[in-house]
Amino acid sequence: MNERQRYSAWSDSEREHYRQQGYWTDRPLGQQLRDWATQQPDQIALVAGTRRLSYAELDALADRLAAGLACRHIRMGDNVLLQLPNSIELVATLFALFRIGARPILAMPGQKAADIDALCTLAEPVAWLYPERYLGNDYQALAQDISTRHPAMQCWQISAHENTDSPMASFQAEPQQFRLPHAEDIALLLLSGGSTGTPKLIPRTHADYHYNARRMAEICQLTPQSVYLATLAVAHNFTLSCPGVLGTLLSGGKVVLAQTSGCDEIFPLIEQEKVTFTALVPPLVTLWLECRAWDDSDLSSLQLIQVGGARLETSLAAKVKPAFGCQLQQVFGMAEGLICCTRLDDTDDVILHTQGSPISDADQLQVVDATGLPVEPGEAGELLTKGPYTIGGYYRADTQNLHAFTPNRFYRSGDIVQLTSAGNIIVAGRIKEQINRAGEKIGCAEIESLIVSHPEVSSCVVIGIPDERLGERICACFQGDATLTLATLRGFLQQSGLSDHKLPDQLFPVKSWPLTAVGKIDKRQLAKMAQQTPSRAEASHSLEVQAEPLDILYHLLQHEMDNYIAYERDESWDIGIGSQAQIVLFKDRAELTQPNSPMKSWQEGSWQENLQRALQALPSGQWQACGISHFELARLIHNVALHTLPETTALITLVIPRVTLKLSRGTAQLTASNPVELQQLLARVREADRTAEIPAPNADWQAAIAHRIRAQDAHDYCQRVGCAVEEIQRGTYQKIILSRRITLTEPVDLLASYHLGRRNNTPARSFAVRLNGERFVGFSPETVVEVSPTGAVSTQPLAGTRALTHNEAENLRLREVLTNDTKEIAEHAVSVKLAVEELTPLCVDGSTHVSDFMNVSRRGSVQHLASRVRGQLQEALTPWDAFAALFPAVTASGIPKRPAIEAIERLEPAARGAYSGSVFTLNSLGEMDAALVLRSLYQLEQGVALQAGAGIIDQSIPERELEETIEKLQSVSRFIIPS
Ligand code: OOB
Repeated sequence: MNERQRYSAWSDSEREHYRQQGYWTDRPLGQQLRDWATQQPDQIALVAGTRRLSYAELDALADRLAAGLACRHIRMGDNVLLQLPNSIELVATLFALFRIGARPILAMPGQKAADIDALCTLAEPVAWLYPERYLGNDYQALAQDISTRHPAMQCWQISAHENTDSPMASFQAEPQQFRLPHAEDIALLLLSGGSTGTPKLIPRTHADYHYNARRMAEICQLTPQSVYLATLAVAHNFTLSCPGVLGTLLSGGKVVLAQTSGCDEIFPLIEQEKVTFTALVPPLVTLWLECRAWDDSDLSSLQLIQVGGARLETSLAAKVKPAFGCQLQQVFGMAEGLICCTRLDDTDDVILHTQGSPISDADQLQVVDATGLPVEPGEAGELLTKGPYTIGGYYRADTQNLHAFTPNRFYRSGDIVQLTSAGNIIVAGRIKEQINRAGEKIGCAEIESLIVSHPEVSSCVVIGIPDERLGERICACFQGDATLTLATLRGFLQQSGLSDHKLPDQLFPVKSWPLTAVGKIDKRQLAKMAQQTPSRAEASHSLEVQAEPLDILYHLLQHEMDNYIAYERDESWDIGIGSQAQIVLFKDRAELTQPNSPMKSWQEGSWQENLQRALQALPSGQWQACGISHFELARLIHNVALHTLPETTALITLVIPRVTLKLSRGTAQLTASNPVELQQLLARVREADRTAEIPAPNADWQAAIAHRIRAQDAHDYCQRVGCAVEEIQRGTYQKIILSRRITLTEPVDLLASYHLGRRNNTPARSFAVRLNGERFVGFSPETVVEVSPTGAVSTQPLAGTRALTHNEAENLRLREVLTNDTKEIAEHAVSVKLAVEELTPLCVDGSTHVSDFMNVSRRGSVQHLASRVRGQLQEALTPWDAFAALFPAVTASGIPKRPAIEAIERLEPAARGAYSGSVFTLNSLGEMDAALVLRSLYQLEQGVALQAGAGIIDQSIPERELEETIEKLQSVSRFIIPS
């Protein structure tokens, strides 16, 4: 049997029919490009970054590359493995190979050693073209591995330098004539998602593939004015020919190649190139909709968004048209051939609820039951199909073909569908053992066989679990050592060369397998069990950055509408964006909320216990959280007028972010809950790394603000200080920190002010917070508490303050005054003593001690006396116990704390909220770092507020305390930037 008969579904008479009907033409794909280039030589065919290629240029490049590849011994009928990202190099090489009659195998850029090795073994390509770099993949290691295993294959690294005029120059040669391949010969080999352990290749012919692209171009009504944006990988059938790149080129349109599918790259590209249509998988629709909330690019050129590859929920489908102002097309397709889609003029009902109808009159569809017999009309069954562009066999897979195709060469899709009376398909499920993760098809068998080779695993079943973002996530259920962690297993699988998109998202240990009546493993039951203990996927990436961390932070968060907390410690910023889960502590309960789960609440125990239980209820045992506590938490801890504290006041808000970023000079480490979000974050960080401008301060403003921080509330403040001094003299308490709030009604750019302020300040910690409608930024002079994973706990009392000026001699003089002033020293010593008393009961006997006694810390416009108190937390206690003992910081409340908190409640005109509360980070290892919130700028509904206090004792003079608040306010006010 020759190749043509071996893989095609068609009898001689069917071929004849397809030719006669004009479905198939006799022009191979390489020649098609020549025809298009003759018709519109000067029209732009391809855009990639700053490079643009006309049809004539693309045609000429394909000719030169064909000649060059022939010089490198590529011949008709050879297989060539192409693993290139979206680029001019990829498209031009494709056409070059078509011209030679060699057959590109289209691998995805992210595929790793196990996939590439298997493809090489199966198809014996003569050459492999792989990129120099793409999204942090290590191709050097891959190439070394692959070239050792397949020494006969040529390995060619392709670099895509934007600034060279001549792509792949070393591969080009003087054009030559080639013998034309037959249009019914294999043109290319597409990858099948596969359900078996071995990869499968889909041989598509020139004639059938051209027909596929042409029919889709007709249905999508493409014209020379059409502009297609290749958002997904060009190596995917959807992007390449449905109508995608080929369909657009044969219509004389323009193809724009995107590097990533993140909105930061895509939306500006749509605006700039006036993109008219693109193709997406459902998880991208969700991301794009989210981005649309803050992005204001002009997307009005968009006429059509195609969505396919995986099930699109009706509720999501319904959002496309209103958000993007263009038509939606659902596409149900497969690389094996058959494409169904909704038509541009279909009713909304059809477009939202079905996956449309076959694109060719000659497509044959059968819906059959388990015995292979047709189901009643409208009922669900497996879809079998045959037609002018659907294969009749996988490449070199005779045994598998016996199962994958019926004896009369219908392809068994493995999809469960219903056919409506109007002939539209509704995909209802599938029977193939495959997971559809964000549109990528993953066979379970391959992953299972690798997992059982792990020494801690005795047996394993891999299943897909419905997932809000991914459609389905990969869950590895196993018997073996139940302490095996997901991270360990993923590391092991990566070592084994498994491609990233196939790594399990969840691990589910089982003691014994649930069985069906006939004794098989009950996968449905297993999926139900695993779903009840969900854990999220984690994807991470680290990249080099050029710009200062503060600049990147500014550009990254400037337009962020979701929650975020950026927390700086030692010039390294931990930034969490969005929330997978939130825990909020109220005076009587802790509540856990997660998207799509009922809210859970704990109120039996102490507040620390309730909080700890909520944390233990998080779906993943390993987490990284950030959060804030308001000053009013002090009232709960010290039982101050609790009955007047509203039940709805959030005292602590703790967030498990959706994506995190660790930014330090030169590097950014990104973590996301799945690769799609990771890509998006990556694109945003890259963009932020390139963007330069930061708004500058305004001198007129500065003068006005300087005046206000002297004058506003000054008189009342002095009166309050007078009251406090009287209370102290009466013995109500020893010391109190009373504060003033200054409000500015002008609109302020909070992040720009943070940026400038941080540049000119030397805080112990700094932060920028946007959380559930609350926003503030600031420079913390001290930490409330620091707990290490081993339980080492410390706090840093500050008390005693003098100004810090631009004059060093003056600063030294003030420092002298500070360290010799008995009032300041006494004040400081009392704070240190209190911290020791607070920590001692929680710490292992004898471990509490003072270190760094009475150092002078410089913090922006002031200098303080600072000491550190340390201890070893008792085994049974959590960081919350330490937090409860030390909060609120004595620096911001008073001594003794309870009457001081009562007096603050009484004497200050408004609740403090974030001021003198804390911003913190916390993780599942028990690590906590909580910064005291002072020296901050708080967003109000209109304008902003500043707040600062001074420590009042019996000898306090109101005017001097007012002066101290002014000195502290200046450490922030000097850097305020208008918006
Ligand atoms: C496309 O092609 P493949 O080969 O990656 O995957 C084919 C399989 C189908 O058998 C079906 O299980 C699933 O992907 N699928 C869908 C779907 N489109 C594909 N399931 C539900 N709803 C849909 N709309 O994925 C592909 C090829 C060409 C165009 C579009 C998609």
